[in-house]
Amino acid sequence: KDQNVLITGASMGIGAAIAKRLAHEQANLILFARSGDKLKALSDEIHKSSGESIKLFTCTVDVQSYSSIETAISNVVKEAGPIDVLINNAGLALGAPAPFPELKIEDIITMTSTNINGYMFAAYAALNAGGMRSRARGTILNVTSTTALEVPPFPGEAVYHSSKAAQEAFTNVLRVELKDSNIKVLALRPGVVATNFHEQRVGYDKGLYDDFTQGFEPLVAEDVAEAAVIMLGQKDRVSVKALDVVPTAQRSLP
Ligand code: NJP
Repeated sequence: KDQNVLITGASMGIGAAIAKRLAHEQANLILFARSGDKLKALSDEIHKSSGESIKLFTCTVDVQSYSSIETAISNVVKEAGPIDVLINNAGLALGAPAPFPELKIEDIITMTSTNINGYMFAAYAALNAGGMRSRARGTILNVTSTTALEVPPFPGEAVYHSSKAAQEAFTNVLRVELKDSNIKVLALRPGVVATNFHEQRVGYDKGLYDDFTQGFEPLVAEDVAEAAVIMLGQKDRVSVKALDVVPTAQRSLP
């Protein structure tokens, strides 16, 4: 309640579901994504259901650009005060499962610069311009993936899975670096979730998705939002450091 929560990748899917769920908890929301029109529609929807009681900022930001993240955060902080919670969630996988040498170089760059740089840039800006470091308090919740831990590795996903493993490593190092502050650094790892994530993949192969999800029902974004609320709802002295939220019957998980 009354906390300033910044969510990247909030225009749809898991980020939008977390935004709606946290609005219900009376959090103030700062929503980042590239699609301004989708953010506007979401903010209208949230205002309709939550009234005008919460502060809501929408910022058209591509997380691949550090300067646009920092400018947006600095502007919001002037109006709403420091950032209490950052939810790093903006992410994508491009080029449906394919052998590594067949991926397009521009897709490799977009995936790594969004999933790796984007998480680091937003954390850096939240810690500095967002005021977490000077106040020695706050929470950084990184939406990573069970795929980061997958054993044996899933072929055809070299770049996406590596980017998720990098997010896990970043989470762990940052948590240790910040251990003398009251800043929590957490990892939320979803299994398969039915969102646009799967459809937007270049060369999306529906047959492959159906085969992969055979025998279980994927999560919906609201299931992941519920898990985020559990992680964020703990007392200051309690960190749920990492949480896997997966379809009960999903195969190929560690
Ligand atoms: O995906 P989707 P999810 N700058 O496609 C935004 C992880 N995950 O909700 O910019 C700023 O519905 C994009 O907005 P827009 C996954 O790796 C998922 O499923 O307007 N924003 C949209 O709001 C990711 O980290 C599954 O196009 C950028 C959002 O990101 C997170 O969950 C399984 C951006 C993506 O919404 C959310 O994915 C798993 C940029 N450069 C982990 N690029 C799963 N769905 O099965 C994208 O283990 N966005």
